[in-house]
Amino acid sequence: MAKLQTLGQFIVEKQKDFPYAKGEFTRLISDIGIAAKIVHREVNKAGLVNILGEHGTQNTHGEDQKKLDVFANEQFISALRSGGECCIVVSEENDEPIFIESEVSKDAKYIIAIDPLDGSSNIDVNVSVGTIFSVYRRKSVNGRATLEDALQKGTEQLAAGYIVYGSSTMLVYTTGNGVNGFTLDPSIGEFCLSHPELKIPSKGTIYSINEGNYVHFPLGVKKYIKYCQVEDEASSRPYSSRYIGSMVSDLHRNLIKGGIFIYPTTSQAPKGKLRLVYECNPMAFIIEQAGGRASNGSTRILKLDVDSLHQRSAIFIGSAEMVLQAEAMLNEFGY
Ligand code: AHM
Ligand code: MG
Repeated sequence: MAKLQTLGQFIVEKQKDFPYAKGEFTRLISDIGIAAKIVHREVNKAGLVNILGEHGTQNTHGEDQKKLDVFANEQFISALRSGGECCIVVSEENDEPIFIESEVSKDAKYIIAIDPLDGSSNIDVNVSVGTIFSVYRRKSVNGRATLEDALQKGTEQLAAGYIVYGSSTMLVYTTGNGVNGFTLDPSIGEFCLSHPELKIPSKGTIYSINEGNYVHFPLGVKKYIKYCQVEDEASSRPYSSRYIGSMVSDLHRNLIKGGIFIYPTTSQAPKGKLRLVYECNPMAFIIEQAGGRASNGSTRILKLDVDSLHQRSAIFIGSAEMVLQAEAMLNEFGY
């Protein structure tokens, strides 16, 4: 029987590859793993306890917050606060960055951007949701960390990952040396290495987009959707349409099976819907590390300037050849 490797063992093992690492980064990832287990526990019993439904407040984008969004946000912030490695947390659920200033975190050098519970409209109906996170190193040297520390380009990410709370719970992350996936074994309460060195197929047969918005899409996107639907034996078209409405789950499936995920600009949302800092950038880093591609239609997601914490971006992400094909059509027909 193959030897079981837990997330904790794996990151300690990897730390040996970075002789200058002092262990803070290892602790940071393990803090995230602990908060993920607590959120997993709550997500799994969501139907049983009175934790479903609206929390009665709205987040920064005017969307109703669900109770579990609030719970997940609190869990991750509290784990990062008490860990002492993190000086700023940027969360989808908080308008302003959270500056962590305490005795334990006075030398903290990491910034975490997080979407604590992505796809939360799916909670009430028992469909997979996820957490997305991204790790940066602070640039400022002295004193309190600054807003600029939190506005770094995606290329500056040290690590990124997601947790998918699905039929099983998985944590997938990269530190820029490939992508590894861990499945939570609830019987021992540990994430165990289950998907080492994940690679996304260079092409696939799945396209994921909310086609209900078709009428609002730019011409290039409409043309690409029609391209996916045309019969062509050589390229295995028509492709299958698969859209869960939970980016983490949709992308996790496409990472394993091959496919493209698209959230374009629309006439209703001219900048797109998804957020660059804690949704697009971390997913782009992971997918690129797995051999895929991610752009806003023309520019690599990771190269986009970050002007504000909650800015939005269009995204075309997944199997490299499929994203290239979409970009070619956007270029030809406009987007
Ligand atoms: P959320 O962070 O408020 O949950 O929104 C992000 C989610 C993504 O997971 C998903 O891809 C998208 O919103 C679905 O949006 P739509 O319902 O417009 O298709
Ligand atoms: Mg989200």
